[in-house]
Amino acid sequence: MESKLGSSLRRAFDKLTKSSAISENEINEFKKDIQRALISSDVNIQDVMKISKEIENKAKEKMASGFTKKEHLTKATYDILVQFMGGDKSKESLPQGKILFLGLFGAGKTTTVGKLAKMYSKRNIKVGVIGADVWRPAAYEQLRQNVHDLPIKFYGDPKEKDPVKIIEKGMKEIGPVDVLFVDSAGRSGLDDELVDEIKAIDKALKPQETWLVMSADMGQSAGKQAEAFHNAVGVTGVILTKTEGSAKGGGALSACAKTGAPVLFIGTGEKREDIEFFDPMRYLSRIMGYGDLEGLLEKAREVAEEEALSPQEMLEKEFDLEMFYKQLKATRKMGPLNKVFGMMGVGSEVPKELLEGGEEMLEKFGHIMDSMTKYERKNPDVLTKSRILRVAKGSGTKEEDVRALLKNFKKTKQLFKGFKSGKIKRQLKQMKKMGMQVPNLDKLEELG
Ligand SMILES: Nc1nc2c(ncn2[C@@H]2O[C@H](COP(=O)(O)OP(=O)(O)O)[C@@H](O)[C@H]2O)c(=O)[nH]1
Ligand SMILES: [Mg+2]
Repeated sequence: MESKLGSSLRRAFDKLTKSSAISENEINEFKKDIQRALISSDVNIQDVMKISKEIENKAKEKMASGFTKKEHLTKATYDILVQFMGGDKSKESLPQGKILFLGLFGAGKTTTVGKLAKMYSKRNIKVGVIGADVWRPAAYEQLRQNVHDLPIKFYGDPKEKDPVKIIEKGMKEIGPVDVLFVDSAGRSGLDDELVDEIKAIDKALKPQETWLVMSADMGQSAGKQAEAFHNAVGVTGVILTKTEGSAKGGGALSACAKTGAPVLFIGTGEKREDIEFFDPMRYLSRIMGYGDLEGLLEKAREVAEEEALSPQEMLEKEFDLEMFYKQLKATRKMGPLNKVFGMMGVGSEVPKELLEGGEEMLEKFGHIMDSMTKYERKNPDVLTKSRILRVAKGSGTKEEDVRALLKNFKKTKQLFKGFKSGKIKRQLKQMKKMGMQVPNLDKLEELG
């Protein structure tokens, strides 16, 4: 869905990334850019204001340590937009049970049923399909064509005019399946007749899921439509079709925000393969044009997980092997070690092997560390030849590997000692000036 929404959001983020300083002015400008992007893509004005307010609040919030203001704002805005688009959908699940498809004429219901029947059956899920569109003369034939070559069960009756009868008979004929897709009839608008019809179908079928199929070019009227369908039978998911064109998509997204139903899939063409899971996170990171964003998110997660990385702890605790390992793990996740150490102002002094050793080395170190006793990790000095051999054997590594680890550890420990005396204090004062979270400087005085 490389849509208008996508490109205008991207411009807003690009501009933020390029600005050198982030003051009140830049934040305001950024907020306005996001607003414009959303409005011009048909996102409902209330939603735009809500998103905007949230960005404003987040901008005022205290930042997590290790983040620049720019990163903080980018990440916060991203989170807000993902939430608006339906949250984290990165687990690609294929809901099962009875699933009813609703939508107006030409929305893409019949096409989508064919696409999903193929997608599901390819994953060895037992699929049944019922054609309950009694309005269009050719509806039965169109659906049959869409699924006839798939290993699924299909039921329809072009002569029957009552969709409820078709569904009741179809459920019997098809028998037990993992998922049962029911294609229904649309209208040119959601009138009373259609509401009555879908209510009757809903009662007879008792679907676990009711999916509204909407074209991405719906614009502002999407919200009203979604609400009306939702009020009639309750919508649990939305499928956006025709997203491959210049569709704005914002109207449909607003519609989803209104029903609380997430966008599950997006149609990207007329062919049966042209369907994708909709993952707001992936979608947004794509349109925002950030390989960087992925990194930023990763960093946010890791920073939250690896509390052991807090500078406070680094300074207060004895630097032992356990801390060494945690440090290595955490810094590696934050990016190339040399960059991280570079930020701390000690780049060139860090052992080369450490900087260049990849995931493999880290993993090896992990195994070695696991084979040590807690006492040994806290007091690496006790690791003499016999203990080293035992650890090597236990971890399936060589004596040299254990010695390499110890050597690296000692070098790094030396480095941290240097830090504590003077250099790091200057560094931290600098960081504090830049508005970053730093450990208590008085404590540092004590540490000497
Ligand atoms: N380009 C494009 N066309 C689509 C997509 N989904 C459906 N269509 C087309 O939209 C038209 C109406 O689709 P149909 O499934 O018959 O809609 P229904 O009336 O809701 O059942 C057909 O020409 C489809 O080929 C899509 O994701 N992309
Ligand atoms: Mg149809």
